[in-house]
Amino acid sequence: MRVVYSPLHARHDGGVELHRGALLPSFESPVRAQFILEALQRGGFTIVPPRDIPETRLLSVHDAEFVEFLRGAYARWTDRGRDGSMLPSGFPARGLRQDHRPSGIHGSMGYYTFDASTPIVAGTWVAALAAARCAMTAAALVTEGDSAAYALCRPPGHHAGRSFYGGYCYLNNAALAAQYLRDHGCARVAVLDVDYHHGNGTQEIFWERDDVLFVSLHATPESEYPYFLGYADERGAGPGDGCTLNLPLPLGTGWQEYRAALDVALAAIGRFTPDALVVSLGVDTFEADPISAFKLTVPDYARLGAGLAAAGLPTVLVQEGGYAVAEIGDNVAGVLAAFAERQTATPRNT
Ligand code: OKP
Ligand code: ZN
Repeated sequence: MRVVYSPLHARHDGGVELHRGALLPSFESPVRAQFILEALQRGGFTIVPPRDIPETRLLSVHDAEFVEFLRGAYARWTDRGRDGSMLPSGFPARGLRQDHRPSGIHGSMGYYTFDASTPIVAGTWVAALAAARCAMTAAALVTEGDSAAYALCRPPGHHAGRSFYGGYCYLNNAALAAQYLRDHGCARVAVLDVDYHHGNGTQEIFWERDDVLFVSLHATPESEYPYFLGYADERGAGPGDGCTLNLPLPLGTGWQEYRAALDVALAAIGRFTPDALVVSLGVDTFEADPISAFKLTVPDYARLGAGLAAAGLPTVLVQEGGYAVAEIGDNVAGVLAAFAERQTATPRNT
């Protein structure tokens, strides 16, 4: 399994976030990708750079004015004499207008994001674009015959929707990979999100689609981020009715309960009969994660990798969360090594 990686991720650095009432350096930091890369190099994986995929591909899942906002946001901030990290100051809650995008930078930020955890800094756009290209390059490798590929994306993507950012995410890397597969020979694609947090952005993007199944295992949004989506009664709408499956789990979930939910997810994916699988691979389900409350252990990540391989599908794995940086490399490498060892899918085009 090849690994797609760009050093441009490191340009997204120096942001702060509002965490439980305190302004802290972002948990989502460059050392995460550095430690993953080092573990994969030790594990003997081949590392390749992303292709120079045209920015217009972003419009396959994102709104053009939203992409324009992300591209130009920091310049608008510095034009006003500011530096450092951009965070919003207000949001359009119930009773406020959602049909009007304010022209000013503060109102625009509140319009396009849904939290105060997702700073925009000078290098955010360059890094987010590189991550999106990593995900689409991994998808390209799979459409060209690799049985699996892994995109070492940073910043992550699964909280970003068609026209909103949040949850450390700006562009939805997994959705871009899934759409790339759809546009290059895969009639049906399943997305399985195993990050600790619900992939609300991916769900929103494919909500009314019957060609992309979205299945997510995550901590209950009753107490966990993103709070306002990810409940079991969300099933999709219109043609997509029944093509969203949420499996929220209680705090304290360990491997036994996780495995049972994973089996439910894999059975649903099997019934959908997809041509390919995209995995939103967060390892913030780890017992020592500083912002999460599941209890998976280092050896459980090999079990997860074997379980994902058992789907028997050409697979694009896309990095999402994981904030216990000391173990993040071992946990990701554990998934990928077990996956590569067990995968029995016939490569496409062979
Ligand atoms: C991104 B991904 C900490 C509270 C939660 C946002 C969490 C985003 C997780 N400030 N803040 O799904 O790992
Ligand atoms: Zn997460």
